Amino acid sequence: ESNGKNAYTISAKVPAVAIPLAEEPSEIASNINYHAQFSPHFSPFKFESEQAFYATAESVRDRLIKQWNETYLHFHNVNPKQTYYLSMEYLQGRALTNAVGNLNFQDAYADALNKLGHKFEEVVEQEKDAALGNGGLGRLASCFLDSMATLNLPAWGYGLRYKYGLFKQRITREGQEEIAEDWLEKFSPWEVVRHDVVFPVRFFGHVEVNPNGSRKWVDGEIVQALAYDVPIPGYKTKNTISLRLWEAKACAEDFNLFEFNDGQYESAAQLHSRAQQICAVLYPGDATESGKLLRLKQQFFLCSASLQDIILRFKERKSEKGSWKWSEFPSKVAVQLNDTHPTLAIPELMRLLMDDEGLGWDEAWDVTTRTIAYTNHTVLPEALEKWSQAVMWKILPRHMEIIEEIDKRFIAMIRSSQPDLESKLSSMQIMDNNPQKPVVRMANLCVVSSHTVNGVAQLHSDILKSELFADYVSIWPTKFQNKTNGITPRRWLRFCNPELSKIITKWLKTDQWVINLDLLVGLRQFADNEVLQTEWASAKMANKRRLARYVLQVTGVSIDVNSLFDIQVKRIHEYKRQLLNILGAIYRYKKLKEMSPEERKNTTCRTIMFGGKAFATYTNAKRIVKLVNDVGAVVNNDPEVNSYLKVVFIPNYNVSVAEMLIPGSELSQHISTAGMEASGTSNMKFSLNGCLIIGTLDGANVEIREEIGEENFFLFGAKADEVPRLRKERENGLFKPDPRFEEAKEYIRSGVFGSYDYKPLLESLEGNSGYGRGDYFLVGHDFPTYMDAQARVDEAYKNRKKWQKMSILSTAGSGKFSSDRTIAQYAKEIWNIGECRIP
Ligand code: B1N
Repeated sequence: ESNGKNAYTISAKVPAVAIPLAEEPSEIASNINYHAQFSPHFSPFKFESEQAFYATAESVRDRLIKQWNETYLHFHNVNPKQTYYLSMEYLQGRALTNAVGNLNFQDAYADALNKLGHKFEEVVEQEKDAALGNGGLGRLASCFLDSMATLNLPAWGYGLRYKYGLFKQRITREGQEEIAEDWLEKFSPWEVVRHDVVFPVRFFGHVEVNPNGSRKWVDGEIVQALAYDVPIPGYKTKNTISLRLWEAKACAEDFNLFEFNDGQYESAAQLHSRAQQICAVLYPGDATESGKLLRLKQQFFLCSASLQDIILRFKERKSEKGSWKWSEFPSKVAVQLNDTHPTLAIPELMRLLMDDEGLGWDEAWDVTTRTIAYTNHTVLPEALEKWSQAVMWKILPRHMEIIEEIDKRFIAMIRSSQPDLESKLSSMQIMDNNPQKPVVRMANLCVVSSHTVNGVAQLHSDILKSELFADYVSIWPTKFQNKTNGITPRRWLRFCNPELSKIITKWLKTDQWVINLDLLVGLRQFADNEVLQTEWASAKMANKRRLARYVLQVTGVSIDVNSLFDIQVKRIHEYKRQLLNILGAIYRYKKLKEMSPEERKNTTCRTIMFGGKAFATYTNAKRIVKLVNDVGAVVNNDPEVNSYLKVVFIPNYNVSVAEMLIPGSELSQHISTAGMEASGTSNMKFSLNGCLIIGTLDGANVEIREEIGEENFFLFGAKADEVPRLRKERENGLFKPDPRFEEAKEYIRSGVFGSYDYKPLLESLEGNSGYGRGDYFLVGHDFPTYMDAQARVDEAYKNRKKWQKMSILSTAGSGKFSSDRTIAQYAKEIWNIGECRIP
């Protein structure tokens, strides 16, 4: 009853209207009120922010449903070639601001909520992030869906409806603690269940050979895949596409009534609980191996359900138009594999075509290879998926027959056409038949079976061609492409940074940059303009204040909004080198301590912020989290220097935290060992929001620096092609560490930051530890140039006019990194699909 805002008091003033037609705030308010009363999820006496969120989201969803159905019907009638994006991860974040913004109803919904006694900004905060992904790979998939919808492309996403998405991170005295997060705890207002879309997915069983020689996979266990659709609205277009998430369900008959009546309750429901397990949790690894049996089942579940759905739709649309042939399938369907996680789509499509549809091998192979394309997202050896052959024979016996046959034919093809590759065959073939541990190499299966393979930034794609997949290039010289990643300018500028967006629109005299990000170059001519610089600085200050309030709220640390906001947020991984950052902070702290009060006055005040989750079993990553927090506890409470330096760990970094943090940052760190970060996408988000980058020549940093100008990028560190030699030198004891590096490590050893056992972490920087080779990530090698680059940052920040100019040029040069550009390239150069806009 607080605020007098209960559903009854509202209904007295505001009528309830079920169909959202007009754009009038009063009619919208009536529609929100309708949802509060007639699709209630709470007792009727409350209408606080939480209830207002659900009712508002449902009102918005109903608007979307109309154009969503129209989009589906339009695609059905036109029957264009359609892309299906298969991904084990989507990192959607919140949907309300995005949906209302795409519909261009921000003001109307804000006014409507005011009429109901609420503030839009407070209501949107009630939404839980949909965190069905770990990091960059999942967020990329979500940005891609946004661009596909906005570009009016006939395209859909397929994924899994995990009950527990990414864990919630809590920071305790021990460091990181993981807590399960049930994003569906109450319910999601955005999903629509399709009770009519159900497919059986088989596991285990065996292969039956028919008298005519054809083969069939039979028996085993059947789990039902039930579709849940999430609407993905495009920006200022009616086109609204689908993200279809599969949920696993057992059949009713699988419940064993006899056992139940006999009192054996658990075994009676065994099949039910086994089915439920499939979509229970997202594997929380990012570029780390998670070779679990259940993960394999999840992967197959996604592939099988999605392909059955795709084939059914193809047949429906085709048979309406008369006779058709399977050879037309690739001119109607493109399937994109988001890394190797959905590789089983390859043998599953072969199986469906041969065993269910009666195609011969050659015909099925032709259809499959013309349909499927594969994106590689990492060259880290531990992230390249390899599945035990024995496990796969057990779960997927028919698929293993097909994979063996693909491998056999590939080998025969090489032997007859490229005998010079004989010595490379054992590493190129799909089956690794090492008797110690026979495995299937999923990346090899993808390369052999896809028509196109792409990397996610130019440097990464070059490395794929020259190293990881080098041997295949001579067989298929045109198979390999680059598609530099991108980010959606809607979520990552227009909606997360309205202050800056307003300024950009004013100076460019158009808001078309939201769908044509290249227009941002128009800001270059004003980079020296003092009026723009002042406006630019004040937008940044407003965002810094908002961020400072948040930091105080979640960490209790109060930070100085006049200090340089220096941020590194991403999954914690040794190759991303948060350790380099914190060692730099430690050195800075030590020097501040040694300075006289007079000297200190000349230093640039900094707030160094970290955020990111560590894979629960990745011990060194967790030690890094602990170290950052320990350093923060000492530095922030040191009255002598804490007005010059603060070190903060922001807990539970996720999409909505990023949306607040990125607009308020001034410097961000993208400092991976060169050659190891395939692309990175947060670097693009920071740059787009006028944040300067300190970074290595790695991933998309290379292209960002090219676009914004090298004078606006704080570069340091070894280059990718020097890394192998430097590692050798390090191994052979030829490395001479910089005294500053030794000093920083010694400071930790001396116990200044507490008594936690940092020895393993420090050892990973020395002798034979970590990956078995000392300082594999070259923290020691890059430390001196890193510190020099940081000194250049300090100097640059003293000249605020110059800093603002660099900031403006960062935004101005970020146009290339729109995911609209990336997706337009995929559409043209890989998928061969075109626009299909609702008239
Ligand atoms: O994919 C992103 C890139 O921007 C990043 O540089 C890259 O690290 C990231 C196994 C991965 N690569 N591989 C993964 C995720 C989950 C998993 O279970 C590997 N993530 C990336 C988008 O291209």
